[in-house]
Amino acid sequence: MAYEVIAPVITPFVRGAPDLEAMKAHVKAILDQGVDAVFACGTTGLGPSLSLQEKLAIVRSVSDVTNRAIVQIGGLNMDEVVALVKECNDRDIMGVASFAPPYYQRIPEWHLVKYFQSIADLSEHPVYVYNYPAGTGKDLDASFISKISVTGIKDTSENLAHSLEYKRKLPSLKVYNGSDFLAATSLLVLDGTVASAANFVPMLFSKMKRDASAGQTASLVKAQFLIDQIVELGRKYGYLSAIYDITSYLMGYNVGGPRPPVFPLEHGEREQLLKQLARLKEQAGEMSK
Ligand code: FW2
Repeated sequence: MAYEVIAPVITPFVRGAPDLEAMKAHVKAILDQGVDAVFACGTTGLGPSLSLQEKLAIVRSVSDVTNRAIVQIGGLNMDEVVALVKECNDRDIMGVASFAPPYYQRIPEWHLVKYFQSIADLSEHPVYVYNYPAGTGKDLDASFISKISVTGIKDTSENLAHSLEYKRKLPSLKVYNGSDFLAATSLLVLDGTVASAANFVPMLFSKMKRDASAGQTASLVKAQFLIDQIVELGRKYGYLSAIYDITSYLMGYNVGGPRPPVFPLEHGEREQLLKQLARLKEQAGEMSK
């Protein structure tokens, strides 16, 4: 099976704690609706604000419902990173991934090489690098990746040429782009997309995969533009917060809220957002057929 559409799955919080039952139900629902795999504890999953115990519990819960999961295990504390890799080794999952730590202090490049290589040496699963320069301040480009032994990269960049460079220079590397705005293009020219919108329009992604393999580019672009509108709408309210309301509304079940300092939307903001979303929901339903 080709894993083309990967959802960086949200972590539902209720009264300040991850709601593991809600998370399991959400993971199951999006996989049932055509998403190929989930990426847990990433940016959208608010991974950096989870404790080690919470991340371990998420690894266990998600792997209880699917083996189609990549877990983001990166962090600023190497003991915790090692504990997570070991937990993942005991679970049936697709792989582990890490962004470039530390995203606060500065370290020389060879320490980062050592960091990723220690994960690769310890992990019994394929290892993916999560490149997110806008978040971490470091760009792990093709020349960096050539120094470590990993299976793939999730490149969160709105510059497609940057993602393509990995493919050109390292042809056996699995390359995913992590920008929602490049989801359709990634299905056509890369190994796939890691798109947060797969949390709330999984059926549309399923249709996009069919369109990509049938060469139906006009319909693919139409779907992409709809996703763009929803993401742009969410960004007005703070996307990491708004995605909870967008997902609850479009999926028809409650996925809780974020964890401060990613604050939930205020009542009035939510009302405004949902009003504007109603029209887009109809279009998404039509286009997913
Ligand atoms: C994640 C993703 C998607 C992000 C992107 C950041 O882990 O949430 O990289 O939505 O704006 O892969």
